[in-house]
Amino acid sequence: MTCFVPRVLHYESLPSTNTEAARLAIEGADEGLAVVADEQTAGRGRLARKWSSPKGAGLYVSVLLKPKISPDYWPLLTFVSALAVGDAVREKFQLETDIKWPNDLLAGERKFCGILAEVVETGHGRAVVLGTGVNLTQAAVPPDLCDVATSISEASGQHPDRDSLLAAFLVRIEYWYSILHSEGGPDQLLSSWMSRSSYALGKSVRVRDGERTLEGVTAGLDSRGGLRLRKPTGEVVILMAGDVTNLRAVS
Ligand code: BT5
Repeated sequence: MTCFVPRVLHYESLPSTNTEAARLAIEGADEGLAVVADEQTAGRGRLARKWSSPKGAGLYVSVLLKPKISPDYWPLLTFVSALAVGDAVREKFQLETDIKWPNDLLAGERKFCGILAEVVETGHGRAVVLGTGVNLTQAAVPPDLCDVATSISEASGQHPDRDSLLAAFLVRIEYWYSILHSEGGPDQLLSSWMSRSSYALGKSVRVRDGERTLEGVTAGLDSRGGLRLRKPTGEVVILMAGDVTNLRAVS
């Protein structure tokens, strides 16, 4: 089943591709619109954090989606992008990557991609803008984050071409989005995600979620994509948001 045909709108510079895609959604744009910019002057992550987006150094793209699945499963849209980036990077650069819950892709333990899914009220129903930032070259990596962030060029030793990565990414977004809408799709998506994430099971982590900080061992995902964390007491809590640190890497 094909859910949508991607249509790319390209800009030289935008404050944020997510903001532009949301604006176009409110104007009535169709599902599958992909807003791409050569640079973002106000690229953002979760909780209004900054996403470094210098000109020509990264892929900055936002895809407009109008999911027909229960909103319970909308958190899985972030996983749709994570799987699509992983596929595209493997296909184009033979690079194996890891996924860190909920929204990071890593190469050699360092982040090269972040995903930001935002819900938009459009006047003709709710839509989701699925924003993805991929560091192509080291110029995208903020100097103070060199130890924790990387780029495709550094991780693969290749010179990535943005538009061929974008084309591969959009094919895979459509694929995983179709899976999500198929019978048993959410479970299939979750198990694919789990098989590609070293963080899914048995990882000692610290999770910061607002005011609270928890430590424990990961114990898989729940049906809505929440992280199951087994605390030292044995109690399992389910987290729907947070920042995860690998405790083995810091100690
Ligand atoms: C994210 O947030 O990782 C989501 C990033 C989404 C960016 C895309 S680009 C296209 C679309 N348009 C937008 O405006 N946004 C989306 P979060 O997990 O909150 O991580 C943000 C943190 O990552 C920052 O606070 C920095 O520590 C770090 N960071 C910033 N820029 C980075 C970069 N280029 N590479 C790696 N880490 C970065």
